[in-house]
Amino acid sequence: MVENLHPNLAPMYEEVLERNPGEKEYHQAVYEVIHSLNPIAGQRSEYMQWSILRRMCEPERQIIFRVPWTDDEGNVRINRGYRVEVNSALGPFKGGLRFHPSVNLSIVKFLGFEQVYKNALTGMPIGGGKGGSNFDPKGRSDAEVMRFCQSFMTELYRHIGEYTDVPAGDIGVGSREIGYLFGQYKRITNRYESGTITGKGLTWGGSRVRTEATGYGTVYFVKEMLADAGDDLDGKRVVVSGSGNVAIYAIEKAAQLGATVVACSDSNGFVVDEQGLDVELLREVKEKRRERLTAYAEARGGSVRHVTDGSIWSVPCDVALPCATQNELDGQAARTLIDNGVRVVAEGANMPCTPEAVHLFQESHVLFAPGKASNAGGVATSALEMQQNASRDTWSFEATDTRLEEIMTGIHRRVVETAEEYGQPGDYVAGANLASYMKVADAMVALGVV
Ligand code: NDP
Ligand code: 2IT
Repeated sequence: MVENLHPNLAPMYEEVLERNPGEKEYHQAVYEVIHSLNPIAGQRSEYMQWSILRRMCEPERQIIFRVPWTDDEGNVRINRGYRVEVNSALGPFKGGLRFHPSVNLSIVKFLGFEQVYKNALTGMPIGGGKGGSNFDPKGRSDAEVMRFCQSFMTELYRHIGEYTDVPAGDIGVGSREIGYLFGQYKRITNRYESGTITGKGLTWGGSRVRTEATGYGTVYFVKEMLADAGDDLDGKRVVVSGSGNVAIYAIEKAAQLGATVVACSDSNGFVVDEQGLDVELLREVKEKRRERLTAYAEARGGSVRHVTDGSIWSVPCDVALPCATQNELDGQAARTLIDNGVRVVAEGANMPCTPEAVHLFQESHVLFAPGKASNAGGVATSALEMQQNASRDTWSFEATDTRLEEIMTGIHRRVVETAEEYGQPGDYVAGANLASYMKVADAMVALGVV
């Protein structure tokens, strides 16, 4: 690994390994960015100042706290809460909260690190951070989720604010959780500070299109990738992993643009629906009833296959959109997709493809978009929500959706142009990392050693 880095960069990565032992997801995310800096490592000295790189790899602030709450049987439960504020050179820390049993410091740090560069690509004035807890909302009653969220916010509130740090949702945190979190923030502070948290409901400060934004944005990005290749989504076979917020709206938008989305998944398995997934039914099952994909398969009947012992990536497709979680698509899955003729892979989730899978896609000339570019529509629309909150305004669905599409088109153009400028045409990973790194580094140089 280290041997693939420019001699100016290798010691930095070695220092990251030493300072953050055992944090494999964090190492993976940092390595990917540092590796992309190879083309400028020997030339652009203002970006390569040792102090810039070191500060970028050391979060500004890392908060870990106890979250005690009482379940419906009266038992006291203890979870661990995190907020890692990685970089505020471009604006207040901004990024989601994840509630999932797998959450640990390494995962929160990798997500926060990715968020800094993703947010820079959006062109909006937002820094990067991430938080969450190893709390599992699955199977918990609304009352339990509320008590957990209230306890979580009772510590978090002192660290966040419109000008400080603005959380939002991620895995396991949707509008229900954002509501309970915002309610407790409002109660503790006695202030209706809408701009402190995004992903709010439409009647209490939320933005239209925020729910749809990550999935829609990912598909807008794919549309641009295909357009550059003289193609479009019409008639394409698409496979989307996951069946949560990002997946559902990626499926919806791909179908609107003429594709047939034939499969999606949850952590128990996947469904194959050759007629094209029924998004309305999916939303009913997942968003309203909070049930599993087995319920979708049962309701849809005959033509749908529910598979529990295999990989969704074995389903042949033209376009693959991993929208579940990190490292869900490995080298073996990538080989299967390539053998089955996949043409485009765009990450709706954060870091869903392993480094080996990314390498295989690029080697095989599959168009590959990294999450920090292709899934940036969610956080970009969060920034639009902050704009609306600051001006006490609400925009129409059409106006907000148009802004989202323009932002995604702009990110695509910047990424492609940067990759070309630095001699890596077609390499979306290099383009995204170089463009965003230089933007953040510029601001850090201007702001001095802070
Ligand atoms: P949701 O909680 O709405 O949905 C997550 C989906 O992924 C579910 O189908 C879930 O299945 C599946 N999943 C989660 N963890 C695992 C796992 N360890 N193994 C297998 N399947 C898993 O989350 P989102 O849709 O919001 O987030 C999905 C991804 O997109 C994440 O990587 C997130 O960081 C990223 N993202 C989200 C944004 C947003 O605005 N929400 C913005 C940008 C990126 P199950 O129900 O069985 O757990
Ligand atoms: O990974 C992400 O970009 C998100 N979970 C959304 C963050 C946000 O602040 O809207």
